[in-house]
Amino acid sequence: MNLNYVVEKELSNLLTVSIEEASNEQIYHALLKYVQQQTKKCTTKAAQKKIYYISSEFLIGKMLSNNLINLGLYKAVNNVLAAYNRSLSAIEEVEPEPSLGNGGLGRLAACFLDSIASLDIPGVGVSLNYHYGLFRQKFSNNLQSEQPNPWMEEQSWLRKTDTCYDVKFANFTAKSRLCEIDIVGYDSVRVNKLCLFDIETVNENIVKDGIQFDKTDIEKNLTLFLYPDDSDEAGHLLRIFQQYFMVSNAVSLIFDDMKANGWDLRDLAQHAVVQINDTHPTLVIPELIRRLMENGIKIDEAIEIVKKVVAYTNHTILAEALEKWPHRYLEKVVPHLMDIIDYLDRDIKAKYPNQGVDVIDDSGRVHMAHIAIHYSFSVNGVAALHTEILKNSELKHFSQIYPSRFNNKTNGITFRRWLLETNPELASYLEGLIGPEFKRNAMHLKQLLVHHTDNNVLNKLMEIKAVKKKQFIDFARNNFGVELNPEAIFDVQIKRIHEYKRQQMNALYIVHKYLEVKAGNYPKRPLTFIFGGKAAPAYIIAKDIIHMILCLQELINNDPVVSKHLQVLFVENYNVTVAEKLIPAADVSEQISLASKEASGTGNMKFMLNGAVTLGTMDGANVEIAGLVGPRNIYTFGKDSDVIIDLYATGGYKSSEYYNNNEIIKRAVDFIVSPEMLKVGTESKLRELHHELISKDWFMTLIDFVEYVKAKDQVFIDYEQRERWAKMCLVNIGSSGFFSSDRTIAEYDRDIWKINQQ
Ligand code: 26Q
Repeated sequence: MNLNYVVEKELSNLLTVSIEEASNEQIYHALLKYVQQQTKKCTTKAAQKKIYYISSEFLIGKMLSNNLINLGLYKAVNNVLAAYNRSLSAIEEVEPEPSLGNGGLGRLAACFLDSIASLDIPGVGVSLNYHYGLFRQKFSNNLQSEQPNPWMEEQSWLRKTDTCYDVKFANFTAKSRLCEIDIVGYDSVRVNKLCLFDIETVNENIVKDGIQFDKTDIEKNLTLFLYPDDSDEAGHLLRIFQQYFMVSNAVSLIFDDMKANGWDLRDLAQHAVVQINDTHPTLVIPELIRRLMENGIKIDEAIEIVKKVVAYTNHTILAEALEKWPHRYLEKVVPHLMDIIDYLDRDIKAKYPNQGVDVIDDSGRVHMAHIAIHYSFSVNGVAALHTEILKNSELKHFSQIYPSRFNNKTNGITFRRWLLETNPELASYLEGLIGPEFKRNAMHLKQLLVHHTDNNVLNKLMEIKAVKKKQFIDFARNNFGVELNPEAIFDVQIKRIHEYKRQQMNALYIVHKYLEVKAGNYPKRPLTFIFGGKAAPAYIIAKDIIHMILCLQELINNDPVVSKHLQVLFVENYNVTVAEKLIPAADVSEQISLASKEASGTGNMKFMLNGAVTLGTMDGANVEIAGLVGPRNIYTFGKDSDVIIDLYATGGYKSSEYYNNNEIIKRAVDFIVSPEMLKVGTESKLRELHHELISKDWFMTLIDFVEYVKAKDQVFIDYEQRERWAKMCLVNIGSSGFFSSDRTIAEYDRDIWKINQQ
């Protein structure tokens, strides 16, 4: 039977009114039910061995389209809706976005779930059911404020189960409840689960005044928020409560699986791999040891078992992001783990005299990364350069002790979401041109490269880009009330706001351009600078950077002359949904982190796949992008990571020297506190940022500024050679297959998990 016909019939059955008359809400809920029914029909083979991917974040984004694609229903649903003059994108607006992550690490976990299921690997994701995801960002007076961001609804992808566990804390025992979200693999090959644990006693009513709540009332707040502010002790303790709650439930889940299959816990490593996404789930190590001991296994044997089960992924070399919990904090939350942690500490001190690898340091802080490295069988970085830096500098002592434990797994993204869903126009054009195989095997995108001199193909790619820009322009008009220029070059930087990512350097370029325009030097073509990203609520400098950009936006967009040449848009509340609309519309992908600091980046891959050209430093996965596309198809600039690492080691960077010795730098930096800016901004904040840049500038904004200006000017000049530019886009798309998370997951399985490869 024709699929369109089936879908139409099923949808009509699920609706109480006709498709024409139904509201978007009604259609959304009917589709939700339909997908759930279809998912139930998928059969999934029983597993001998499973991957338990534990992560404090799963930034899954909206699920409807992704599920329709993976079930093979996307086109049919689109067709049926179109026949009634309805659009899937309008219906999707109804779906709330679960923002259960901060950024890269959480989105990576979500892409991995898709690929694990799509490669038919038995696996579950384990995390917490945060009632409020990452805060909703609001702008007023050119400042960020934070609002709660609810996402749970009566009818949704989330299903409460009857599975409950006890979780032991110092002064009470929490009752957890398992909630599940189905993860359908592409072509319905298998359905895995995302397991989100909640606490029965959680109470949303304790939230008041933005995102404030009583941090000490654990029974009510444990699963309320993703990463509550941890600027004080109560915040730190709550985070430890969350982490232990997550991993204790994970162990219960694993042990339940073992029991249900009648397997002996001594054989755990034959049936389970626990991949921990950064150090946040590290307490799973002492918890597993404790629970094995409860089951009659002696501590040394338990340790040996755990070492064969746990694998650790590192996502950062930033010292401030490496978790070190004071021993006394852990004592307050999980006293029953302390004997084990102390035992591990003695074990390591006896084996290795080097203090740099201690579990507990001189100041009584427990180093979570050190536990994760000593007591796992695999430690991986997330891009080639990052892994080399871990091995050769950051974790050098460890890689000397355990050379074979270290390995690289370059990150990836799921092409189902980031191509098929976000850019159906490009996907279907590619399908017509090179056949459908790339949808299964992304390396087939390479076949696009043979068309690099075909003007029809190049023109078509540019046409699709123009369509996606137009769609974004409509979105921006409806949501932010701005009218973007379709003729302009869209230069986009979207990611968390952090000094090392250097949004401030981009902002200084805009200042530079503004001053040029004021002096009568106009760019060949209008330039639109688009930003998106949230600053952690307690991260003052990041908030100051947002403030600076919002001030520039007000100043530039309201200037009748300058706004003809330059536009600035900082999209409010950047999230996965916004990314999906913005990435396909971008011409230039800004990946300008200070070399060595961005472990990988994954946005860079999404832009490349959608035919944007990278302007970036040789950092993270940019290095691999450059290798794949070749120097003619990427713009790189700035100091290399070894130079930067050296400068940190010697304290050799002085921002004031750059400021005082270069007129262009001085002029741009000083503009932050110019009368024009002070008129639209808050003086204290602008002065704070100005002072920070010239007196400290820990992430070396000024070191690369001059080269950045040069490279970026060149990008805009080259954009005018339309054929050459189109060819760059083509090469980027055609070379992006390597960054499919299917490849990444296949490598995890081949080298670490050994589940389908046994
Ligand atoms: C640390 C200590 C205490 C509390 C919180 C944290 C914390 C929270 C979130 C530390 C790190 C994160 C998130 C990190 C993250 O998103 N890292 C990004 O991971 C991506 C996937 O590997 C990489 O592509 C990015 O380069 C990396 O920045």
